[in-house]
Amino acid sequence: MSSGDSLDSMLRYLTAGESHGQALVVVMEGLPAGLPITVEQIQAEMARRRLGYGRGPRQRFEADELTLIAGVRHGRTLGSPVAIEIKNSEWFRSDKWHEEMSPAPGATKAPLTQVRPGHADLAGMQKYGFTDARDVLERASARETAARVAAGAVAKVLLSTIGVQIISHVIQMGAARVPEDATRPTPEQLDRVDENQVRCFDIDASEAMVAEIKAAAKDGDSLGGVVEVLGFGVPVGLGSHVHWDRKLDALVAQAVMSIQAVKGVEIGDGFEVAGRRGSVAHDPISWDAEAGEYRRGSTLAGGTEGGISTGELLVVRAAMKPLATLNVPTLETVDTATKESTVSFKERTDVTAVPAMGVVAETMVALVLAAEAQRKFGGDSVDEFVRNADAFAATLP
Ligand code: EPS
Repeated sequence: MSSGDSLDSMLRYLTAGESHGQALVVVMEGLPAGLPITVEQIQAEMARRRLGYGRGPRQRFEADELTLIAGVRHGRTLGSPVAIEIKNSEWFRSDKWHEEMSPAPGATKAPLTQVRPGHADLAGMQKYGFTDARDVLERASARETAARVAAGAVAKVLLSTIGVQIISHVIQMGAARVPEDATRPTPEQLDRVDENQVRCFDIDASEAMVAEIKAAAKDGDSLGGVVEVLGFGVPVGLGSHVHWDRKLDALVAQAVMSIQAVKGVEIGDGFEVAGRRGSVAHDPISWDAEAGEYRRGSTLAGGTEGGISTGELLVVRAAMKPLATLNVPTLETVDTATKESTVSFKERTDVTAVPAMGVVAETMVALVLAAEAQRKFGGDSVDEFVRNADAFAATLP
């Protein structure tokens, strides 16, 4: 699920499904037995992904109706692969996509050839030998993240058994951003973040963000932004300094960068720290005698040192580019059928998906932490996993 060699990974998952096909499917392998899982729990997490001012019409009818197909019995995992199906509401509400997305032999009446700059359209068509951009975009679409979030919901339950909680909030939307010294939300305050129209914890900044979205929507334009993911209670010792593909920060970066439209990932104060002098660029270490643990005085390194979690707050930021599907100001491109200059085709779309991306980024961080926690603590049952984690914590030097 996270490390370079998937056979070596303790916890893996695979999604399947196209944006306007019948359903998405996700299979998770390597979960311990005895993990309490319900449809409602996963559904609630998926509903969070549909939040956010600036989403398009599809989110108003997309219900993310899911079925636990395998691996869970009487509300608990069996240790066998967990399979989850998420129906695409659009497939079932009309027959609009049935012919266009049919698996039966045939051809589309309307191939998409005015490829959108910034999308997977052109590179995907060249790589796979397609003449219709839909053969690429249906899978490249961020609809796929619904399946990831279902898997992430399960990963979060596993992490909660050892006291790890992961949240996110939007810190920038277009040019509007929260102040440098803004307070970070805690897990107890996540409801307040989710209740905000743009999933921003700073009310003034959130108003400026909504104004940005309204202005972009009026112009038929789109907006990107930045989210911050926070991991609370992450144990010391996940990841490793010994190999490039076992470093926790590197695994997190790869996973978060894989989210559609994400173009930058930062751990802690990554880019800002690069401009400081060494004397003020590192989190000071102290000994908390009362708690019997080491502490870092700041979060500049974002909770990892040498690719290993330090036990401090994990801080990960993800920058999302503005969506490449636009309505009014169209983008210059070429029609792949004629090679003539044209403008990119129009599709129903969102003005921004940054608030939703925060929930997906939580998911990706959760999936990496769950896999690394499984690697570190092992266990075929949840009880064994928790016992091993507790024993490690109790004997930490
Ligand atoms: C998406 C385009 C929009 C989004 C979709 C992702 O869908 P449509 O083209 O059907 O209007 O709503 O996101 C989801 C359906 C979802 O659940 O997030 C795209 O091109 O990436």
